[in-house]
Amino acid sequence: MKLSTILATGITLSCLSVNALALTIGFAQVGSESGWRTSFSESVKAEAKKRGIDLKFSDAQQKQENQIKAVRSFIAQGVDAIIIAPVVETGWKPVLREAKRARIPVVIVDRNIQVGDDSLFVTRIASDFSEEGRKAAQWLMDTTQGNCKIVELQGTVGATAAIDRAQGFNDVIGKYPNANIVRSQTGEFTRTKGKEVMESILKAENGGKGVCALWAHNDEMALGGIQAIKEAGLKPGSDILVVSVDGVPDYFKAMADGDANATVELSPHLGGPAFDVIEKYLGGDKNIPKLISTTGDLFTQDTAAAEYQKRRLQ
Ligand code: GYE
Repeated sequence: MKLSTILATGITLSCLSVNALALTIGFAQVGSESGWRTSFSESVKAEAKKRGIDLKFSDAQQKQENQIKAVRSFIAQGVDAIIIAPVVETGWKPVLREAKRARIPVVIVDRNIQVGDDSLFVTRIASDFSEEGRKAAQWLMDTTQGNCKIVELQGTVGATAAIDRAQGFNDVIGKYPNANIVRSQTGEFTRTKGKEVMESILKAENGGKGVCALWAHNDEMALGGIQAIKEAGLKPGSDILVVSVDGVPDYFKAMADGDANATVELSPHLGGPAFDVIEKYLGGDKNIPKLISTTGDLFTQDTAAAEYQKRRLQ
């Protein structure tokens, strides 16, 4: 018998007994636009399998309308809980109200939502994206003595990770009069678009001469940018410094090869904390903070080879 049916009878369960019951959970994932996203999805699926959770997984291919359709399908199936990794912050209120009416708890992971009513979700589990931007910027200012002409590859327009990483980065460089961003454009968090946009930025910036650094909101776009810098006849990692966020294996390889300089690691392991919250909530414990946040360390070339060896086999 599905847990939601049992709960509807008014029987209360201890947290332990919820663990023991086979939960059915819907997970509306953004897509598979980056290595980090793929690791995140694989980690959630593995964790669900380990816990005996029946996971209904949906890949929205970076389209919010697909995510909303998936959430409506989870509601129609009567799942015990729903996890959403929202592609953008706005447009979620109607479907979250439908989940609330169906008495299905929703947990937000990764990016944020703007709904003005925090009764529509149990909690958000995410990294502090602003802190990631601050760490990346501080490394660049320390490395260049605050004297740097920067080009920026932004993430998906309207996505919390893009908004907050930009804000954190700008807060730091704003303290350095000789550091500024001269070009900024979205590369949509993908390697292909990152390369394409960086090619156009380099053309607009005298072939990249005088550009001190590339700041990318994720490693995938940075790796595309690195390719564009090479094809423009410049050396990424030295002619143009490269700093990013995520900490995917390919980027550690690029740092070990001298083509990139620094990244702030973003853990892809959000499934465990999300399932813990759901089991706690369904077990009757409603004392859950509205934000459970983490942040990662900054990694540079000096440890990249060893870190790559550790990550490439995972
Ligand atoms: O940095 C990027 C993915 O939302 C924090 O989305 C996440 C970002 C991550 O496309 O690789």
